[in-house]
Amino acid sequence: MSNQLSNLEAQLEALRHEGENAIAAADNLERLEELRVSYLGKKGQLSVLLGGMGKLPAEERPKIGAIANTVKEALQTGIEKQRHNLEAAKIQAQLESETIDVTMPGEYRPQGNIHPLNGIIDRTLDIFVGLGYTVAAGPEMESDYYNFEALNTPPDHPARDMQDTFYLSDGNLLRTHTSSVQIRYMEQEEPPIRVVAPGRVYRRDTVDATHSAVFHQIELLAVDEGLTFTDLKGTIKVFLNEMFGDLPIRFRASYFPFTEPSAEVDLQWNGRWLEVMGCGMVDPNVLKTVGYDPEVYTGFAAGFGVERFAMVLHQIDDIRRLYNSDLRFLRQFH
Ligand code: 2U9
Repeated sequence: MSNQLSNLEAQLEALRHEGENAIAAADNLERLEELRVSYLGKKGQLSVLLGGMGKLPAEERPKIGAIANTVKEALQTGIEKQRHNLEAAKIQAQLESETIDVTMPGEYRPQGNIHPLNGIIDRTLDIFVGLGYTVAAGPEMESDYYNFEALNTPPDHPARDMQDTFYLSDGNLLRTHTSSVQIRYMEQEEPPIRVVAPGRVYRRDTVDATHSAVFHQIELLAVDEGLTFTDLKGTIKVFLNEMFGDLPIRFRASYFPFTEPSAEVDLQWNGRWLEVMGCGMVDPNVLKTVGYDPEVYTGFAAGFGVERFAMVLHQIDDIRRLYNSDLRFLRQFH
């Protein structure tokens, strides 16, 4: 064996040894690729060494060729093995960094709920929309005409008293009921009409457990040919049944300037009769005022105070609890 051969063999062995160590120590795929190019690339260390093969006698070349092949295969195998390890480690690290701990406690998000007054309004509108009614709204600052005159409320009626109504310095007033909305609606529309008007109203009352200067009303109005008191009773019965369940109700004769005849509706609950709404057949004068012929059309109307409804439904003892935003109170209404 020539000196050249043993020298080359030793160099190949050294290259293999050094390469295997470097490959095993590569800690990322980029470094591994650098090593591949450095050892096995076209101009890499193995090629450079084999360039020296030309100086060997021809009979020794196959031997060195065979050794070079085992070195090349050993390095290739080492690189593949390390690439596999590094890729597995990379995936493992990614999985660990993206892991969601489903046992971690969630972020606390306070959950609001519907205010009891809005709850009553929403449910009422749902019921009447289901019966074919249209929801209407109007201004809270009104003229004397829409709030009183068009509603057959004579100038000497107590409701017009300075003691009962908030008058504004410009001669307007804060509406005392939502009936003004229906007058405006009738001015715009021809019968048949079915309209429900929810909204804030104002009364110059002494504020106590059952009275507030601002409260909410819902009024309904239907005008058509041939409507009777029976239609009114049926409508109210359906509504109260939906709202409170199947409790006994009764109609008691009453008086409102804008309806004739008029009645108050009581609901029996726990053996007691509770007044829950007012109603009546629309006074012919009201129909005449908006240009409807009372010889052709009749109408029925009803109204109730939303706060009073809420107090009956939820057994609330003081109307002021509905306004002072006490969460301990409000959280009870889910
Ligand atoms: C038009 C004609 C008639 C609406 C009506 C009542 C009876 C009634 C009160 C209940 C308690 C108001 O909130 S409360 O103080 N309302 O009793 N409301 S009939 O009648 C109308 C409405 C519009 C054009």
